[in-house]
Amino acid sequence: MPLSVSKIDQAALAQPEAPFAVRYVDGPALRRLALQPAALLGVVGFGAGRPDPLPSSCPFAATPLVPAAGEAMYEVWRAASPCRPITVGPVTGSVSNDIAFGTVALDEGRAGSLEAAVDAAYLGIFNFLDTTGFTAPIRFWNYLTAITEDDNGLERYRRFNIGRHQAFTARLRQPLPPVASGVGGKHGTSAIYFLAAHEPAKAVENPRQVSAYSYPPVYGPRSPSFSRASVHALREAETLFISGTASIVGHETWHLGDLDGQIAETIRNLRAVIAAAEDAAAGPLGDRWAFKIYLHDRAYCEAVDRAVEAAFGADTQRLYLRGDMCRSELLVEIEAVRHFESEEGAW
Ligand code: 3EB
Repeated sequence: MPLSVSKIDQAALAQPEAPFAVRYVDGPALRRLALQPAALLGVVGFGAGRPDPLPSSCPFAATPLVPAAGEAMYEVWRAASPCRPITVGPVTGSVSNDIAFGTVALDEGRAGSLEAAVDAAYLGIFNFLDTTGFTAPIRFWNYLTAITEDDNGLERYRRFNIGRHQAFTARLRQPLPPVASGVGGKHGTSAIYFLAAHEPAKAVENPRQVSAYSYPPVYGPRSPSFSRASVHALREAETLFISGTASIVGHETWHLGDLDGQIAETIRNLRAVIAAAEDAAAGPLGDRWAFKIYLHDRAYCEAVDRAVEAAFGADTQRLYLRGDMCRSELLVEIEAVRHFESEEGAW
């Protein structure tokens, strides 16, 4: 009989060393993590500016989003090898052996328009990638103020897509765009942050959805440049990144004004893209899930959490943020990271 090891058996046998990991933490937990600054790749703040205990060497991204409930929260990216800070033009970042983190604030006043500011920010990011040698962007977060507001006859999210498309056309050196989120907030200024690696991730699409980069022009003059998901392999550890996922089937929003319908459809979309990613992966994917969940109204928190926990288990990280989706009729949007985490105690 030929020896065959199923993906599940492999997962049970091998716990690859995780090259990086993410945690969503509150202020006191961040204070503890700040005691090990060499492991900190980058920190993102929701409802808070740069926290005092964070060493100045650690990049910090201030965002216009706030937690759906409670005090400030932080998204902490940690690396298994020592991190060192590096600033390239407008981009503040850090690099470990395997992964880079960076952030840039949008300067709309200086650029003259949102699309010019987005183009400039992404050109700065590509310069950072070239300088550091981390030439493959693998994950972008785009947090914009007033995302659905009209700006001289064109919605700001559509202007954002024009600027991103322009920069990607000029500088992105891979056939498919990375995984991304594009969400609005009301506090402070717009910002982009990202992860990059030495090798690109394998892009994965959702068979239930039209690829965002192929959306018809009804959603704006330039389509959104992002892949639905990707699998990023680093030695034997494969990480799954899932873009902001919502109640969109084909390219249309389903379940208008129906929260329960949108939650169920979003989870169907997550399951479909996860299945596609599992097919695309070379081996087992990590078993640690981190979900970041954007809510149009903080009152949705309980219903969404019940559904996410029922679908993906209680042993998952879930960070709830108040966010404006780029289609105002979307009530909820969920992104995810699924990775290995071998050194639980280190947190
Ligand atoms: C969608 O599927 C929902 O513009 O980078 C999700 C994830 C969405 C990323 C982006 C937009 C973006 O079209 C919106």
